[in-house]
Amino acid sequence: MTQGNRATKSSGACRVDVIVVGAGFAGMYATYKFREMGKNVAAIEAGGDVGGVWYWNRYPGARCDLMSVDYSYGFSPEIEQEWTWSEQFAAQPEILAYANFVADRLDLRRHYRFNTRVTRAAWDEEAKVWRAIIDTGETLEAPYCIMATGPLSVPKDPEIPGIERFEGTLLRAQKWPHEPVDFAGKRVGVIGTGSTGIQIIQTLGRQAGELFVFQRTPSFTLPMRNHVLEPDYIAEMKRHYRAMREAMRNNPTGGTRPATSRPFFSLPPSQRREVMEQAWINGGHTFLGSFADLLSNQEANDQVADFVREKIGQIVEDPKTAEALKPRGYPIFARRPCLDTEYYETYNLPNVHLVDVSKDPIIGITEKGVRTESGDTELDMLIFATGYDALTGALLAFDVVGRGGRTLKDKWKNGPRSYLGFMAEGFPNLFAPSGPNGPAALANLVTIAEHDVDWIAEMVSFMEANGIRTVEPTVSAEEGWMALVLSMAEKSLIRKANTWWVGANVKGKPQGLTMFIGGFQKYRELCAAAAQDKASNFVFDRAAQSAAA
Ligand code: N01
Repeated sequence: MTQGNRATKSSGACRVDVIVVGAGFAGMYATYKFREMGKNVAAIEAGGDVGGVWYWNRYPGARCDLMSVDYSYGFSPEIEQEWTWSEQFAAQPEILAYANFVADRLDLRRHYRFNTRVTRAAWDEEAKVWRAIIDTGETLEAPYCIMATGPLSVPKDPEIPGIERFEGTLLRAQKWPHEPVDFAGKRVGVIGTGSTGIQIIQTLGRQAGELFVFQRTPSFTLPMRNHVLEPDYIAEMKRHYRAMREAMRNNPTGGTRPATSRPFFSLPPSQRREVMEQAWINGGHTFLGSFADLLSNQEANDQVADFVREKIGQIVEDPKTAEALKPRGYPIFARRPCLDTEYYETYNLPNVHLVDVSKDPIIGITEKGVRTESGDTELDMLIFATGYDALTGALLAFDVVGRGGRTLKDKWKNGPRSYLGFMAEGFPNLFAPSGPNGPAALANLVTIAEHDVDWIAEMVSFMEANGIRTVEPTVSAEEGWMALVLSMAEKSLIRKANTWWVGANVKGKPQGLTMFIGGFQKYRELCAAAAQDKASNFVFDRAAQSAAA
Protein backbone atom coordinates (compact mmCIF):
# COMPACT_ATOMS: atom_id res chain seq x y z
CA MET A 1 0.00 0.00 0.00
CA THR A 2 1.89 3.06 1.24
CA GLN A 3 4.97 3.92 -0.73
CA GLY A 4 8.01 2.41 0.97
CA ASN A 5 6.18 -0.55 2.45
CA ARG A 6 6.85 -4.08 1.34
CA ALA A 7 3.21 -4.96 1.74
CA THR A 8 1.70 -7.98 0.06
CA LYS A 9 -1.91 -8.47 -0.90
CA SER A 10 -3.80 -11.65 -0.21
CA SER A 11 -7.53 -12.20 -0.22
CA GLY A 12 -8.07 -8.49 -0.74
CA ALA A 13 -6.24 -7.42 2.42
CA CYS A 14 -2.93 -5.62 2.44
CA ARG A 15 -0.59 -7.72 4.58
CA VAL A 16 2.13 -6.11 6.69
CA ASP A 17 3.92 -7.01 9.93
CA VAL A 18 2.67 -4.19 12.14
CA ILE A 19 -0.25 -1.77 11.92
CA VAL A 20 0.30 1.50 13.77
CA VAL A 21 -2.67 3.82 14.32
CA GLY A 22 -1.68 7.41 15.08
CA ALA A 23 1.11 9.83 14.24
CA GLY A 24 1.52 11.47 17.62
CA PHE A 25 4.66 10.91 19.66
CA ALA A 26 3.80 7.27 20.46
CA GLY A 27 2.78 6.35 16.90
CA MET A 28 5.82 7.95 15.32
CA TYR A 29 8.16 6.20 17.69
CA ALA A 30 6.39 2.84 17.25
CA THR A 31 6.66 3.21 13.47
CA TYR A 32 10.37 3.93 13.74
CA LYS A 33 11.06 1.21 16.31
CA PHE A 34 9.37 -1.59 14.40
CA ARG A 35 10.84 -0.45 11.10
CA GLU A 36 14.31 -0.62 12.68
CA MET A 37 13.48 -4.16 13.79
CA GLY A 38 13.05 -5.01 10.12
CA LYS A 39 9.26 -4.97 10.24
CA ASN A 40 7.03 -3.87 7.48
CA VAL A 41 4.91 -1.13 9.08
CA ALA A 42 1.66 0.35 7.78
CA ALA A 43 0.71 3.45 9.72
CA ILE A 44 -2.60 5.30 9.64
CA GLU A 45 -3.34 8.84 10.78
CA ALA A 46 -6.57 10.84 10.68
CA GLY A 47 -4.72 14.17 10.51
CA GLY A 48 -3.00 15.55 7.44
CA ASP A 49 0.48 15.05 8.85
CA VAL A 50 2.45 14.00 11.92
CA GLY A 51 2.19 15.58 15.38
CA GLY A 52 -1.01 14.16 16.90
CA VAL A 53 -2.54 16.62 19.34
CA TRP A 54 0.03 19.22 18.25
CA TYR A 55 -1.11 18.89 14.65
CA TRP A 56 -4.71 19.75 15.58
CA ASN A 57 -4.34 22.21 18.44
CA ARG A 58 -3.24 25.39 16.65
CA TYR A 59 -5.24 27.77 18.79
CA PRO A 60 -3.70 31.08 19.87
CA GLY A 61 -1.39 30.61 22.84
CA ALA A 62 -1.14 26.80 22.53
CA ARG A 63 1.92 25.70 24.45
CA CYS A 64 3.10 22.68 26.39
CA ASP A 65 3.34 23.08 30.14
CA LEU A 66 6.03 20.45 30.45
CA MET A 67 9.56 21.72 29.91
CA SER A 68 10.68 21.36 26.30
CA VAL A 69 13.79 19.38 27.21
CA ASP A 70 11.53 16.88 28.98
CA TYR A 71 8.79 16.83 26.39
CA SER A 72 10.98 15.39 23.65
CA TYR A 73 12.28 12.00 22.57
CA GLY A 74 15.18 10.44 24.45
CA PHE A 75 15.85 7.49 22.15
CA SER A 76 18.10 9.29 19.67
CA PRO A 77 21.24 11.09 20.89
CA GLU A 78 21.63 12.40 17.32
CA ILE A 79 18.23 14.09 17.32
CA GLU A 80 18.94 15.51 20.76
CA GLN A 81 22.06 17.17 19.41
CA GLU A 82 20.54 18.31 16.13
CA TRP A 83 17.39 19.88 17.59
CA THR A 84 17.56 23.04 19.68
CA TRP A 85 14.63 24.23 21.79
CA SER A 86 14.18 27.96 21.99
CA GLU A 87 12.05 28.26 25.15
CA GLN A 88 11.70 26.57 28.51
CA PHE A 89 8.09 25.73 27.63
CA ALA A 90 7.73 25.34 23.89
CA ALA A 91 4.81 26.76 21.92
CA GLN A 92 2.73 24.57 19.60
CA PRO A 93 4.45 25.70 16.35
CA GLU A 94 7.83 24.70 17.76
CA ILE A 95 6.58 21.31 19.01
CA LEU A 96 4.96 20.63 15.66
CA ALA A 97 8.17 21.68 13.91
CA TYR A 98 10.01 19.19 16.16
CA ALA A 99 7.60 16.39 15.22
CA ASN A 100 8.14 17.25 11.56
CA PHE A 101 11.90 17.36 12.05
CA VAL A 102 11.84 13.88 13.60
CA ALA A 103 9.58 12.55 10.84
CA ASP A 104 11.93 13.92 8.16
CA ARG A 105 15.09 12.85 9.94
CA LEU A 106 13.84 9.27 10.38
CA ASP A 107 11.97 9.16 7.09
CA LEU A 108 8.72 8.17 8.80
CA ARG A 109 6.17 9.63 6.41
CA ARG A 110 6.64 6.92 3.82
CA HIS A 111 4.97 4.48 6.21
CA TYR A 112 1.95 6.70 6.83
CA ARG A 113 -1.37 7.18 5.21
CA PHE A 114 -2.63 10.56 6.37
CA ASN A 115 -6.21 11.83 6.29
CA THR A 116 -7.27 8.25 6.88
CA ARG A 117 -9.22 6.66 9.69
CA VAL A 118 -9.53 3.12 10.95
CA THR A 119 -13.23 2.27 11.09
CA ARG A 120 -12.93 -1.23 12.56
CA ALA A 121 -10.17 -3.52 13.78
CA ALA A 122 -10.85 -7.20 14.38
CA TRP A 123 -8.76 -10.16 15.47
CA ASP A 124 -8.87 -13.28 13.31
CA GLU A 125 -8.15 -16.12 15.72
CA GLU A 126 -7.51 -18.66 13.00
CA ALA A 127 -5.14 -16.58 10.92
CA LYS A 128 -3.71 -14.85 14.04
CA VAL A 129 -3.89 -11.43 12.49
CA TRP A 130 -5.53 -8.10 13.15
CA ARG A 131 -7.59 -6.80 10.26
CA ALA A 132 -8.07 -3.05 10.21
CA ILE A 133 -10.61 -1.60 7.84
CA ILE A 134 -9.82 1.97 6.86
CA ASP A 135 -12.22 4.60 5.56
CA THR A 136 -11.13 4.09 1.97
CA GLY A 137 -12.74 0.66 2.28
CA GLU A 138 -9.38 -1.12 2.18
CA THR A 139 -8.30 -3.70 4.75
CA LEU A 140 -4.88 -3.99 6.33
CA GLU A 141 -3.81 -7.13 8.11
CA ALA A 142 -0.90 -7.76 10.42
CA PRO A 143 -0.03 -9.98 13.36
CA TYR A 144 0.51 -6.91 15.57
CA CYS A 145 -1.58 -3.78 16.00
CA ILE A 146 -0.39 -0.70 17.89
CA MET A 147 -3.20 1.65 18.85
CA ALA A 148 -1.27 4.87 19.41
CA THR A 149 -4.51 6.82 19.36
CA GLY A 150 -3.65 9.10 22.28
CA PRO A 151 -5.42 10.03 25.51
CA LEU A 152 -6.59 13.42 24.21
CA SER A 153 -7.69 13.05 20.61
CA VAL A 154 -11.50 13.03 20.56
CA PRO A 155 -12.74 16.61 21.01
CA LYS A 156 -15.96 17.22 22.85
CA ASP A 157 -18.43 19.99 22.12
CA PRO A 158 -20.36 21.47 25.04
CA GLU A 159 -23.83 20.07 25.54
CA ILE A 160 -25.61 23.32 24.78
CA PRO A 161 -28.64 23.56 22.50
CA GLY A 162 -28.53 25.70 19.38
CA ILE A 163 -24.85 25.44 18.42
CA GLU A 164 -25.80 25.01 14.76
CA ARG A 165 -27.77 28.26 14.84
CA PHE A 166 -24.78 30.51 15.50
CA GLU A 167 -24.21 32.77 12.49
CA GLY A 168 -20.81 34.09 13.54
CA THR A 169 -17.52 32.18 13.31
CA LEU A 170 -17.46 29.04 15.44
CA LEU A 171 -14.00 27.77 16.31
CA ARG A 172 -13.00 24.60 18.14
CA ALA A 173 -9.64 24.70 19.94
CA GLN A 174 -8.82 21.10 19.07
CA LYS A 175 -9.65 21.49 15.37
CA TRP A 176 -8.24 24.94 14.82
CA PRO A 177 -7.98 26.28 11.24
CA HIS A 178 -4.57 26.24 9.63
CA GLU A 179 -4.99 29.83 8.38
CA PRO A 180 -4.42 32.79 10.71
CA VAL A 181 -7.58 34.08 12.41
CA ASP A 182 -7.95 37.83 12.96
CA PHE A 183 -9.57 38.80 16.25
CA ALA A 184 -8.91 42.54 16.09
CA GLY A 185 -12.02 44.55 16.82
CA LYS A 186 -14.14 41.37 17.18
CA ARG A 187 -16.50 40.36 19.99
CA VAL A 188 -15.17 36.95 20.94
CA GLY A 189 -16.67 34.42 23.36
CA VAL A 190 -14.78 31.51 24.94
CA ILE A 191 -16.51 28.55 26.59
CA GLY A 192 -14.14 26.44 28.68
CA THR A 193 -11.56 27.40 31.30
CA GLY A 194 -9.34 24.31 31.48
CA SER A 195 -5.70 24.34 30.29
CA THR A 196 -6.81 25.11 26.73
CA GLY A 197 -9.24 27.90 27.58
CA ILE A 198 -6.73 29.58 29.88
CA GLN A 199 -4.11 29.73 27.13
CA ILE A 200 -6.65 31.13 24.66
CA ILE A 201 -8.05 33.69 27.11
CA GLN A 202 -4.69 35.09 28.19
CA THR A 203 -3.73 35.47 24.52
CA LEU A 204 -6.98 36.81 23.06
CA GLY A 205 -7.56 39.23 25.92
CA ARG A 206 -4.76 41.21 24.31
CA GLN A 207 -5.98 40.76 20.72
CA ALA A 208 -9.78 40.77 20.62
CA GLY A 209 -11.99 43.84 20.60
CA GLU A 210 -14.06 42.40 23.45
CA LEU A 211 -13.52 39.03 25.10
CA PHE A 212 -16.32 37.28 26.99
CA VAL A 213 -15.24 34.30 29.10
CA PHE A 214 -18.09 31.91 29.96
CA GLN A 215 -16.71 30.17 33.03
CA ARG A 216 -18.51 27.27 34.70
CA THR A 217 -15.66 25.95 36.88
CA PRO A 218 -12.56 28.04 37.53
CA SER A 219 -9.26 26.16 37.33
CA PHE A 220 -6.30 26.77 39.59
CA THR A 221 -3.50 28.12 37.45
CA LEU A 222 0.05 28.92 38.46
CA PRO A 223 2.62 31.18 36.84
CA MET A 224 4.54 29.43 34.07
CA ARG A 225 7.47 31.91 34.09
CA ASN A 226 8.47 30.85 30.64
CA HIS A 227 11.72 32.19 29.20
CA VAL A 228 14.04 31.93 26.26
CA LEU A 229 16.78 29.33 26.68
CA GLU A 230 20.26 30.83 26.76
CA PRO A 231 22.95 29.35 24.45
CA ASP A 232 25.14 28.37 27.45
CA TYR A 233 22.28 26.45 29.04
CA ILE A 234 21.46 24.71 25.76
CA ALA A 235 25.10 23.68 25.35
CA GLU A 236 25.15 22.27 28.89
CA MET A 237 21.89 20.47 28.36
CA LYS A 238 23.17 18.89 25.18
CA ARG A 239 26.27 17.69 27.00
CA HIS A 240 24.18 16.14 29.75
CA TYR A 241 21.23 14.70 27.88
CA ARG A 242 22.09 11.11 28.72
CA ALA A 243 22.15 11.77 32.46
CA MET A 244 18.95 13.79 32.17
CA ARG A 245 17.14 10.98 30.39
CA GLU A 246 18.28 8.57 33.07
CA ALA A 247 16.96 10.94 35.73
CA MET A 248 13.64 11.17 33.88
CA ARG A 249 13.29 7.40 33.80
CA ASN A 250 13.76 7.38 37.57
CA ASN A 251 11.36 10.20 38.30
CA PRO A 252 7.66 9.87 39.17
CA THR A 253 6.77 12.52 36.60
CA GLY A 254 8.85 11.01 33.80
CA GLY A 255 10.50 14.42 33.59
CA THR A 256 13.33 16.26 35.29
CA ARG A 257 11.23 18.14 37.84
CA PRO A 258 12.65 17.22 41.24
CA ALA A 259 10.48 15.00 43.40
CA THR A 260 10.36 15.32 47.17
CA SER A 261 9.38 13.11 50.06
CA ARG A 262 8.75 16.11 52.36
CA PRO A 263 5.24 16.18 53.85
CA PHE A 264 3.60 19.60 54.04
CA PHE A 265 3.27 19.63 57.82
CA SER A 266 6.90 18.64 58.37
CA LEU A 267 7.74 22.35 58.17
CA PRO A 268 6.61 25.05 60.61
CA PRO A 269 4.03 27.51 59.21
CA SER A 270 6.47 30.32 58.42
CA GLN A 271 8.75 27.98 56.46
CA ARG A 272 5.82 26.43 54.60
CA ARG A 273 4.79 29.92 53.60
CA GLU A 274 8.32 30.64 52.40
CA VAL A 275 8.35 27.46 50.31
CA MET A 276 5.00 28.38 48.75
CA GLU A 277 6.13 31.95 48.01
CA GLN A 278 9.26 30.55 46.39
CA ALA A 279 7.21 28.03 44.39
CA TRP A 280 5.03 30.90 43.14
CA ILE A 281 8.12 32.90 42.16
CA ASN A 282 9.86 29.93 40.52
CA GLY A 283 6.71 29.04 38.61
CA GLY A 284 5.97 25.88 36.71
CA HIS A 285 4.84 22.89 38.69
CA THR A 286 7.24 23.73 41.53
CA PHE A 287 4.49 23.31 44.15
CA LEU A 288 4.10 19.65 43.31
CA GLY A 289 7.84 19.18 43.70
CA SER A 290 7.87 21.03 47.02
CA PHE A 291 5.62 18.80 49.10
CA ALA A 292 4.95 15.09 48.72
CA ASP A 293 1.43 14.88 50.11
CA LEU A 294 -0.56 17.54 48.29
CA LEU A 295 -2.70 14.92 46.60
CA SER A 296 -3.18 12.74 49.64
CA ASN A 297 -3.52 15.11 52.59
CA GLN A 298 -6.66 17.26 52.39
CA GLU A 299 -5.47 19.70 55.05
CA ALA A 300 -2.17 20.30 53.26
CA ASN A 301 -4.03 20.67 50.00
CA ASP A 302 -6.43 23.21 51.57
CA GLN A 303 -3.56 25.39 52.70
CA VAL A 304 -1.96 25.49 49.26
CA ALA A 305 -5.36 26.19 47.71
CA ASP A 306 -5.87 29.10 50.16
CA PHE A 307 -2.44 30.44 49.25
CA VAL A 308 -3.27 30.44 45.53
CA ARG A 309 -6.71 31.97 46.14
CA GLU A 310 -4.97 34.72 48.09
CA LYS A 311 -2.69 35.38 45.10
CA ILE A 312 -5.71 35.58 42.78
CA GLY A 313 -7.24 38.16 45.12
CA GLN A 314 -4.04 40.21 45.01
CA ILE A 315 -3.79 40.19 41.21
CA VAL A 316 -7.38 40.68 40.07
CA GLU A 317 -8.49 44.25 40.72
CA ASP A 318 -12.28 43.85 40.64
CA PRO A 319 -13.24 41.99 43.87
CA LYS A 320 -16.30 40.36 42.30
CA THR A 321 -14.30 39.04 39.36
CA ALA A 322 -11.52 37.90 41.70
CA GLU A 323 -14.02 36.00 43.82
CA ALA A 324 -15.53 34.29 40.76
CA LEU A 325 -12.06 33.25 39.57
CA LYS A 326 -11.15 31.60 42.88
CA PRO A 327 -11.71 27.87 42.56
CA ARG A 328 -13.62 26.30 45.43
CA GLY A 329 -15.20 22.98 46.18
CA TYR A 330 -12.44 20.73 44.87
CA PRO A 331 -8.81 20.15 45.86
CA ILE A 332 -6.06 22.04 44.08
CA PHE A 333 -4.21 19.72 41.65
CA ALA A 334 -7.22 17.37 41.50
CA ARG A 335 -8.16 19.14 38.30
CA ARG A 336 -5.25 19.35 35.87
CA PRO A 337 -3.05 22.16 37.24
CA CYS A 338 -2.56 24.81 34.57
CA LEU A 339 0.41 27.05 33.99
CA ASP A 340 -0.25 30.51 32.67
CA THR A 341 1.32 33.77 31.64
CA GLU A 342 -0.60 36.67 33.16
CA TYR A 343 -3.92 34.84 33.00
CA TYR A 344 -5.38 36.53 36.07
CA GLU A 345 -3.97 39.89 34.95
CA THR A 346 -6.01 39.48 31.74
CA TYR A 347 -9.17 40.15 33.76
CA ASN A 348 -7.87 43.62 34.63
CA LEU A 349 -8.09 44.61 30.95
CA PRO A 350 -11.16 46.75 30.22
CA ASN A 351 -12.17 44.64 27.18
CA VAL A 352 -12.24 41.32 29.10
CA HIS A 353 -15.48 40.23 30.79
CA LEU A 354 -16.02 37.21 32.99
CA VAL A 355 -19.48 35.65 32.80
CA ASP A 356 -19.91 33.29 35.74
CA VAL A 357 -22.16 30.65 34.19
CA SER A 358 -22.21 28.64 37.41
CA LYS A 359 -24.49 31.42 38.70
CA ASP A 360 -25.96 32.58 35.39
CA PRO A 361 -26.22 29.34 33.39
CA ILE A 362 -26.00 29.17 29.62
CA ILE A 363 -29.42 28.35 28.19
CA GLY A 364 -28.42 28.09 24.57
CA ILE A 365 -26.54 29.39 21.58
CA THR A 366 -28.50 31.72 19.31
CA GLU A 367 -27.86 33.15 15.84
CA LYS A 368 -26.16 36.11 17.49
CA GLY A 369 -24.26 34.65 20.43
CA VAL A 370 -24.66 33.05 23.84
CA ARG A 371 -27.88 33.21 25.86
CA THR A 372 -27.62 32.92 29.63
CA GLU A 373 -30.46 33.18 32.13
CA SER A 374 -29.80 36.90 32.57
CA GLY A 375 -29.70 37.78 28.87
CA ASP A 376 -27.86 37.60 25.54
CA THR A 377 -24.21 38.29 24.76
CA GLU A 378 -23.78 39.14 21.09
CA LEU A 379 -20.64 37.73 19.51
CA ASP A 380 -18.82 37.73 16.19
CA MET A 381 -16.83 34.65 17.13
CA LEU A 382 -17.34 31.81 19.57
CA ILE A 383 -14.60 29.43 20.67
CA PHE A 384 -15.15 26.04 22.27
CA ALA A 385 -12.33 24.98 24.57
CA THR A 386 -14.49 22.27 26.08
CA GLY A 387 -12.06 19.38 26.23
CA TYR A 388 -12.07 15.77 25.14
CA ASP A 389 -13.65 12.39 25.51
CA ALA A 390 -10.30 11.52 27.01
CA LEU A 391 -8.31 8.36 27.76
CA THR A 392 -10.77 5.88 26.23
CA GLY A 393 -12.59 8.02 23.63
CA ALA A 394 -10.34 7.24 20.68
CA LEU A 395 -10.21 3.49 21.35
CA LEU A 396 -13.97 3.29 21.68
CA ALA A 397 -14.75 5.50 18.69
CA PHE A 398 -14.73 2.48 16.38
CA ASP A 399 -15.17 -1.25 16.90
CA VAL A 400 -12.14 -3.08 18.20
CA VAL A 401 -13.10 -6.75 18.17
CA GLY A 402 -11.00 -9.25 20.06
CA ARG A 403 -10.95 -13.01 20.50
CA GLY A 404 -14.34 -14.67 20.17
CA GLY A 405 -15.96 -11.53 18.76
CA ARG A 406 -15.79 -9.63 22.04
CA THR A 407 -15.55 -5.88 21.56
CA LEU A 408 -13.48 -3.47 23.56
CA LYS A 409 -16.68 -1.42 24.04
CA ASP A 410 -18.21 -4.40 25.79
CA LYS A 411 -15.11 -5.17 27.84
CA TRP A 412 -14.83 -1.53 28.92
CA LYS A 413 -18.53 -0.81 29.45
CA ASN A 414 -17.87 -0.20 33.16
CA GLY A 415 -14.56 1.55 32.58
CA PRO A 416 -11.22 0.66 30.98
CA ARG A 417 -9.48 -2.55 32.09
CA SER A 418 -6.06 -3.55 30.94
CA TYR A 419 -2.73 -4.94 32.05
CA LEU A 420 0.06 -2.39 32.50
CA GLY A 421 -2.17 0.12 30.73
CA PHE A 422 -1.39 -1.14 27.24
CA MET A 423 -2.54 -4.77 26.86
CA ALA A 424 -5.94 -6.32 27.41
CA GLU A 425 -7.00 -9.88 28.10
CA GLY A 426 -9.00 -11.17 25.12
CA PHE A 427 -7.19 -8.89 22.68
CA PRO A 428 -4.05 -10.74 21.61
CA ASN A 429 -1.18 -8.78 20.05
CA LEU A 430 -3.02 -5.50 20.50
CA PHE A 431 -1.07 -2.78 22.27
CA ALA A 432 -2.14 0.72 23.27
CA PRO A 433 0.87 2.75 24.46
CA SER A 434 0.03 5.50 26.98
CA GLY A 435 -3.22 3.64 27.62
CA PRO A 436 -5.89 4.53 30.19
CA ASN A 437 -4.66 2.37 33.09
CA GLY A 438 -1.06 3.49 32.90
CA PRO A 439 0.26 6.82 34.23
CA ALA A 440 -1.25 8.44 31.08
CA ALA A 441 -2.03 12.08 31.81
CA LEU A 442 -0.31 12.07 35.19
CA ALA A 443 3.24 11.92 33.86
CA ASN A 444 5.23 12.99 30.80
CA LEU A 445 3.44 11.41 27.85
CA VAL A 446 6.53 11.32 25.65
CA THR A 447 8.48 9.37 28.27
CA ILE A 448 5.55 7.00 28.76
CA ALA A 449 5.10 6.52 25.01
CA GLU A 450 8.77 5.68 24.50
CA HIS A 451 8.78 3.34 27.46
CA ASP A 452 5.65 1.49 26.39
CA VAL A 453 6.79 1.10 22.79
CA ASP A 454 10.20 -0.21 23.92
CA TRP A 455 8.50 -2.69 26.23
CA ILE A 456 6.16 -3.88 23.47
CA ALA A 457 9.03 -4.18 20.99
CA GLU A 458 10.99 -6.30 23.46
CA MET A 459 7.99 -8.55 23.94
CA VAL A 460 7.63 -8.98 20.19
CA SER A 461 11.36 -9.81 19.88
CA PHE A 462 11.03 -12.38 22.66
CA MET A 463 8.03 -13.97 20.98
CA GLU A 464 9.70 -14.18 17.64
CA ALA A 465 12.88 -15.64 19.12
CA ASN A 466 10.72 -18.36 20.70
CA GLY A 467 8.38 -19.09 17.83
CA ILE A 468 5.40 -17.61 19.67
CA ARG A 469 2.74 -15.96 17.58
CA THR A 470 0.41 -14.37 20.12
CA VAL A 471 0.46 -12.81 23.56
CA GLU A 472 -2.17 -11.46 25.88
CA PRO A 473 -2.29 -10.94 29.64
CA THR A 474 -3.78 -13.63 31.85
CA VAL A 475 -7.10 -12.86 33.51
CA SER A 476 -5.42 -12.81 36.91
CA ALA A 477 -2.59 -10.50 35.78
CA GLU A 478 -5.14 -8.03 34.50
CA GLU A 479 -7.27 -8.35 37.64
CA GLY A 480 -4.19 -7.81 39.79
CA TRP A 481 -3.18 -4.72 37.83
CA MET A 482 -6.63 -3.19 38.01
CA ALA A 483 -6.89 -3.94 41.73
CA LEU A 484 -3.59 -2.15 42.25
CA VAL A 485 -4.57 0.82 40.08
CA LEU A 486 -7.95 1.22 41.76
CA SER A 487 -6.69 0.75 45.32
CA MET A 488 -4.03 3.42 44.79
CA ALA A 489 -6.62 5.74 43.25
CA GLU A 490 -8.88 5.42 46.29
CA LYS A 491 -6.35 7.33 48.37
CA SER A 492 -5.99 10.20 45.94
CA LEU A 493 -7.75 13.55 46.21
CA ILE A 494 -7.99 13.52 42.40
CA ARG A 495 -11.24 11.59 42.76
CA LYS A 496 -12.81 14.61 44.46
CA ALA A 497 -12.99 16.80 41.35
CA ASN A 498 -15.33 16.38 38.38
CA THR A 499 -12.86 16.32 35.53
CA TRP A 500 -11.88 14.36 32.44
CA TRP A 501 -9.34 12.56 34.62
CA VAL A 502 -12.27 10.68 36.17
CA GLY A 503 -14.55 10.67 33.11
CA ALA A 504 -16.94 13.22 34.63
CA ASN A 505 -16.98 15.53 31.60
CA VAL A 506 -18.75 13.08 29.29
CA LYS A 507 -22.40 12.21 29.90
CA GLY A 508 -22.92 8.49 30.52
CA LYS A 509 -19.23 7.68 30.72
CA PRO A 510 -18.21 5.33 33.55
CA GLN A 511 -16.79 7.45 36.35
CA GLY A 512 -13.66 6.78 38.31
CA LEU A 513 -9.94 7.34 38.46
CA THR A 514 -8.48 4.52 36.38
CA MET A 515 -5.01 5.93 35.76
CA PHE A 516 -1.98 4.54 37.58
CA ILE A 517 -1.15 7.23 40.14
CA GLY A 518 2.03 5.62 41.48
CA GLY A 519 4.31 7.66 39.25
CA PHE A 520 6.28 6.83 36.15
CA GLN A 521 9.28 5.31 37.92
CA LYS A 522 7.18 2.82 39.83
CA TYR A 523 5.21 2.06 36.69
CA ARG A 524 8.42 1.31 34.80
CA GLU A 525 9.56 -1.02 37.60
CA LEU A 526 6.25 -2.89 37.53
CA CYS A 527 6.37 -3.25 33.74
CA ALA A 528 9.91 -4.61 33.99
CA ALA A 529 8.85 -7.06 36.71
CA ALA A 530 5.91 -8.20 34.55
CA ALA A 531 8.27 -9.01 31.71
CA GLN A 532 10.55 -10.95 34.07
CA ASP A 533 7.73 -13.29 35.01
CA LYS A 534 6.20 -13.99 31.65
CA ALA A 535 4.88 -17.41 32.57
CA SER A 536 2.63 -15.98 35.30
CA ASN A 537 1.47 -12.87 33.55
CA PHE A 538 0.88 -13.79 29.93
CA VAL A 539 -0.85 -16.36 27.82
CA PHE A 540 1.21 -17.17 24.78
CA ASP A 541 0.09 -18.99 21.68
CA ARG A 542 0.56 -22.46 23.11
CA ALA A 543 0.28 -24.32 19.82
CA ALA A 544 3.20 -22.40 18.43
CA GLN A 545 5.10 -22.78 21.69
CA SER A 546 4.85 -26.54 21.67
CA ALA A 547 5.71 -26.67 17.97
CA ALA A 548 8.82 -24.67 18.78
CA ALA A 549 9.72 -26.89 21.74
O1 N01 B 1 -10.24 20.54 28.55
P1 N01 B 1 -10.82 20.43 30.04
P2 N01 B 1 -8.93 21.28 28.02
N1 N01 B 1 -20.65 25.06 29.62
O2 N01 B 1 -11.68 19.23 30.04
C1 N01 B 1 -15.82 23.56 30.20
C2 N01 B 1 -4.17 18.97 28.08
N2 N01 B 1 -3.71 20.29 27.69
O3 N01 B 1 -8.91 21.13 26.54
O4 N01 B 1 -15.17 21.95 34.39
C3 N01 B 1 -19.61 25.68 30.16
O5 N01 B 1 -9.73 20.52 31.04
C4 N01 B 1 -15.44 22.80 31.42
O6 N01 B 1 -16.15 23.26 32.52
P3 N01 B 1 -16.49 22.23 33.73
C5 N01 B 1 -4.19 18.87 29.60
O7 N01 B 1 -3.88 17.58 30.00
C6 N01 B 1 -2.46 20.63 28.03
O8 N01 B 1 -8.81 22.62 28.58
O9 N01 B 1 -17.06 21.00 33.09
N3 N01 B 1 -18.37 25.16 30.24
C7 N01 B 1 -13.94 23.11 31.46
O10 N01 B 1 -13.71 24.37 32.00
C8 N01 B 1 -5.62 19.22 29.90
O11 N01 B 1 -6.07 18.81 31.17
C9 N01 B 1 -2.00 21.88 27.73
O12 N01 B 1 -17.46 22.95 34.58
C10 N01 B 1 -18.20 23.94 29.74
C11 N01 B 1 -13.58 23.14 29.98
O13 N01 B 1 -14.80 23.28 29.26
C12 N01 B 1 -6.33 18.53 28.76
O14 N01 B 1 -5.50 18.78 27.64
C13 N01 B 1 -2.80 22.79 27.07
C14 N01 B 1 -19.24 23.22 29.14
C15 N01 B 1 -12.90 21.87 29.52
O15 N01 B 1 -11.69 21.75 30.19
C16 N01 B 1 -7.72 19.02 28.47
O16 N01 B 1 -7.76 20.44 28.63
C17 N01 B 1 -4.08 22.40 26.72
C18 N01 B 1 -20.51 23.83 29.10
N4 N01 B 1 -21.57 23.20 28.58
C19 N01 B 1 -4.53 21.15 27.04
N5 N01 B 1 -18.77 22.03 28.73
C20 N01 B 1 -0.65 22.25 28.15
O17 N01 B 1 0.26 21.48 28.11
C21 N01 B 1 -17.47 22.01 29.06
N6 N01 B 1 -17.11 23.17 29.67
C22 N01 B 1 -0.50 23.58 28.65
